[in-house]
Amino acid sequence: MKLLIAIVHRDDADRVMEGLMRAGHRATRMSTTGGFLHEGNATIFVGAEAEDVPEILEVFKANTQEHRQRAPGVLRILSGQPEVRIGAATIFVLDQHSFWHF
Ligand code: 2BA
Repeated sequence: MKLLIAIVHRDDADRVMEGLMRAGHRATRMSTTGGFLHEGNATIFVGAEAEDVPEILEVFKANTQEHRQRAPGVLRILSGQPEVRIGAATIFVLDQHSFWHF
């Protein structure tokens, strides 16, 4: 059993959830906040069998995209970079030692 913890842009989260549901996977979405931009993003938890992980990753790839956002004031001044690139998805895949579902 694996647990995927995926952080995606909030604008992509609905599409990812729909894609996961359509493909028959169970998932939970939480509203979260990035430490750097302090902007709302979404964290999606998916519990799945190991053999389903590649298909789940494909659902994320198909339904997310890179975003660009105006850099926060101080950073814009210090780095001279007007924009921050936000990756399409940041995904951790963890081994689950036990799983209970009542
Ligand atoms: P944030 O922390 O708000 O970061 C948003 C974007 O800002 C990042 O996109 C990255 O391009 C940039 N950034 C972050 N920290 C930076 C720094 N110290 N200096 C310069 N630029 C920086 P992503 O890397 O694609 O991350 C998107 C979101 O995914 C993050 O939002 C955070 O919520 C989460 N995340 C990314 N890596 C993570 C990790 N190793 N652990 C936990 N959460 C992570």
